[in-house]
Amino acid sequence: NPVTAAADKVVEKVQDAVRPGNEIPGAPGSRPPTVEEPTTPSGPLPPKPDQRGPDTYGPTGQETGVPQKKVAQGGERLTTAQGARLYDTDHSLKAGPRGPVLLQDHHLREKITHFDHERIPERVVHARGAAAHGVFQGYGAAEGISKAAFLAKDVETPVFVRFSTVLGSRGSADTVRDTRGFATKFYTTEGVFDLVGNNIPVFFIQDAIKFPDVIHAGKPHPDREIPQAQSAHDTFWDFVTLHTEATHHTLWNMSDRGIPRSYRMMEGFGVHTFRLVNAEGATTLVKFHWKPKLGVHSQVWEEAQITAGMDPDFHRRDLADAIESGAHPQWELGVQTFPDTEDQTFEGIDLLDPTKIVPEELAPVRPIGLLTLNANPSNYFAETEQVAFHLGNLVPGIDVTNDPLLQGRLFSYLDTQITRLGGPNFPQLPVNRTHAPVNDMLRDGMHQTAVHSGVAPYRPNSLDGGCPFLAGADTGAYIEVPVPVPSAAKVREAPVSFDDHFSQPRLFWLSMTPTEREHIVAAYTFELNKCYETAVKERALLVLANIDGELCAQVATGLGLPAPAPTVPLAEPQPSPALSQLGGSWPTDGRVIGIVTAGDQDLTGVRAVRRAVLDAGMVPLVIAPTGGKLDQDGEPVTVQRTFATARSTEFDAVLLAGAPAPGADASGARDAKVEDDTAVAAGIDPRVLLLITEAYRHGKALGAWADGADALRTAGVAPDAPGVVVADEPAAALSALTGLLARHRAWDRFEPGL
Ligand code: HDE
Repeated sequence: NPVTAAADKVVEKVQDAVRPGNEIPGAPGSRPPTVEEPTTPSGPLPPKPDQRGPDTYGPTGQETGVPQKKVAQGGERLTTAQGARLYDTDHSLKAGPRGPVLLQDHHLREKITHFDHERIPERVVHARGAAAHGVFQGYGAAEGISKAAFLAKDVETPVFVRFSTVLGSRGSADTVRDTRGFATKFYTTEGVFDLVGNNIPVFFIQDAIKFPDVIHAGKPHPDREIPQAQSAHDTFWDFVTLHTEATHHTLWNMSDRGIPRSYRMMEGFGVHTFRLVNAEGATTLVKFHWKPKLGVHSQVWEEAQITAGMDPDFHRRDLADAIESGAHPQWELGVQTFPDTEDQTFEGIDLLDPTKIVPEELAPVRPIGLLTLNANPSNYFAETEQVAFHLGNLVPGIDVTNDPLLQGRLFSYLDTQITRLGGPNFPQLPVNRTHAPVNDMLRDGMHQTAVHSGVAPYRPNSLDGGCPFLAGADTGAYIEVPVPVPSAAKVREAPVSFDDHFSQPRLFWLSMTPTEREHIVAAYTFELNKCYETAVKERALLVLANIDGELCAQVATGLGLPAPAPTVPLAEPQPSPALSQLGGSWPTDGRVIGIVTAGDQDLTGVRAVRRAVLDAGMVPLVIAPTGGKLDQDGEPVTVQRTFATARSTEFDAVLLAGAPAPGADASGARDAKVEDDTAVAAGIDPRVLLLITEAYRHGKALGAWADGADALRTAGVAPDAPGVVVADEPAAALSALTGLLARHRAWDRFEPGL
């Protein structure tokens, strides 16, 4: 009987698969050796920690004490989504081994159907991102101006922070020139507070109604869908030169702020003016700032472009690696405060205009708390992709203002999640769940995971005894500040002060150091030379002329076009040194030092330098001709990058190992210094020379000990050039190199020209 024969074959196959010793260890699908015959019930099902409900996990794995998961599956047996155990997941159910696949194969359909629906729409903007869990600790310094509980002294609040680029798709490169998102979800005891900011304090538009315009212009062209994640194309420049309120933000994008070195080294800004309210009901206008403990640092443009190809995940990797290695990035939250006057201006600056900043010299940033990112997400999709920020997520003590950009955002974020996350129940997703008790009357809808009980989800009711009751000011209610609304006619207009589009770009330009100005000129020249339309370039020069004549003239030269005269009188604002990111010394935590060795050099020195780099909280990466281990004396050193896989963009500084001092007893070591330059040049791998020249061009610190300096010379780098150290001993070389690194880049290398 063919049916019984086939059934016998299935049984045989199952038995075969589980027969001890009949599996290839470690192969996909291989069973643990102790596996039992799955058709024999063997007691209750094992617990499935990976399938617990969201409550047990909590959005911050740490918080609930659940360790971050390292295995994909918790149970012993593979099952269907309904829990039926499977004996085969590699073959469809067929009419005979060569026959057609049967429609009745539920496992096949379930597996493929689920796969078919694994993607959700990416964010319409900020699609590319990376995130981390952390904690925010209030300093108590804001208590006089805000009653928000999480700002009180020593209160610790779990947070989830997502960084992003704006224009690129989900798979685009990290290091493109763009604004970066900096969105923070505070899981406070009073509800979720979302601070959805950027790394640039101003925005392209003053009114939310222009958002689709600016984004359509910045996104790839709709016909060919290119270029990806770039502003260097005609439609972007067409828009921002016609719509001159975009001038300030565009200038920031063309500055070094558009190409950050790391998410850990960016400032964050709430952009809009918010209104804080204290326990007595007194209000203060504020602008929020995040100040990174590591300082604000950038890549240089060529470096950013190479990185985009060599390691498109550069920022994502940098953040995750730093957190995993214990170099937990920190930012102070600060506020600039302004009196809540009727005209909503400060020193003549309109606080409702999101294209304007208030210089820190006029209103200092007062620190009010500390953010520490200390845990990586355990699942990208569940957390980083599904997190849903919304400006309307406010807590008592923080309120909004009439900034027309902010007002439109209050609508957009809730709306976008409904498409992106497939319905109105996204607040129930683990990463979005508030840590405050929820007692709402929202019911049903797609993906409802709560099993609500009772019959009276409405108010007023008598069937639930009238419950739940409403809160008041004394019981923690969120009460909007009753700001009077001036009586006015309905108009589609902006205030007159919104017409000033150039005075603050000029303030920014005048506040830059010569090095930063050179970078800005180069960025405009690059981007505009990528445009095809001469009219767009000419219009861009008109805009630049209204910022600064020198800026305009230099870009015009690069474009091969005449520099026009300004069309508005140029303001003479007081420069704001706080806007410059150069100068000063910063912690070097998590910085990456490449240690290059030809393999036959001073391994004792390499080992010592590696240890010292680690002890200093930085990351040493040993680079050698081939992978594996270097072993001259029984204490092997692991090679982390080969000459083929190492590219300068990965390192903040490069250190070249030398040969041991003459007479040192290391097998295979060069025992005499090579005198002849040609011989040296011939002996140095061209990839090492590329590493050196690129690092040099990008302003990075370079160091060498002993005859490691030969490689520098061969690459054409003078040992006494700015930002280059040569020492006899490894320890001295490293110490000088670290000093250089603290200043981020050796900008003096390029003075006075480009
Ligand atoms: Fe956003 N923005 N935005 N934006 N935005 C979104 O919300 C929007 C604006 C910002 O990591 C979207 O969930 C409008 C300013 C960040 O998940 C969307 C306007 C600032 C993120 C949206 C603005 C931001 C977003 C897309 C003009 C800095 C990423 C997906 C009124 C203060 C958050 C989503 C994350 C994301 C709308 C302007 C920051 C479509 C309509 C100004 C950091 O709702």
